[in-house]
Amino acid sequence: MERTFVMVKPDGVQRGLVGEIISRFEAKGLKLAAARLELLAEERVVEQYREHLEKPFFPGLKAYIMSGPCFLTVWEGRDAVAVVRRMIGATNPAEAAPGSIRGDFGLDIGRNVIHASDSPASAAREIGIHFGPAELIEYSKIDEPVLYE
Ligand code: IDP
Ligand code: MG
Repeated sequence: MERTFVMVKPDGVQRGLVGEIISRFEAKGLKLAAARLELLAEERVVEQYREHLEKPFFPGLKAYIMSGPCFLTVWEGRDAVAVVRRMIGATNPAEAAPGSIRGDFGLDIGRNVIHASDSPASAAREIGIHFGPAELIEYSKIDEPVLYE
C-alpha cells in the first residue's frame, strides 16, 4: 500500500469543494489516513514548493497558497500516488480532462483547486513536511476485503 499527500488549495476551500473532493477519493476506495484544515505558514509553503522557488510564478503561487486555509490530507491505497494524480488531472484546469477534479472544477492554472504528490518519493517528503508520525492513523476499513482481489 502507498500513501500520498493531497491538499485542497484555498480556492477549493473557499468554493466549498472540500466535501466533493473528499467524496471522490472515498468512493474510489482510498483510505483517509490524516486530515487537517490549516492556514499554512510561509516556511511550509516554501518547503512544499521548493522545486519551484526560482520560477517566475513562485511569488504568486506562495501568495495564493497562503491566501486562506488549505485542507491537508493523506490517502492510502494500492498505487495511491499515480491513481490520485490521474484523478486530479493536468496542472492547467483549462486543459485537464473532464472527469478529473481540475477538469471539472477549474479554469485557470494559477487557481487549480488541488495539489497531489507526483511520486512516492515526493509523497514521503510532503507527508513529512505537514504531518507528524502520530497524526498518520493506521486502521482497518470494513470494505478492504472486497476492494482488492
Ligand atoms: P502540479 O501541481 O500539477 O504538480 P507543478 O508544475 O508542480 O504542477 O506546479 C505546482 C503548482 O504551481 C501548480 O499546481 C500551480 O498551482 C502553480 N503553477 C504551475 N505553473 C504555473 C503557471 O504557469 N502559472 C501560475 N501558477 C503555476
Ligand atoms: Mg508538482
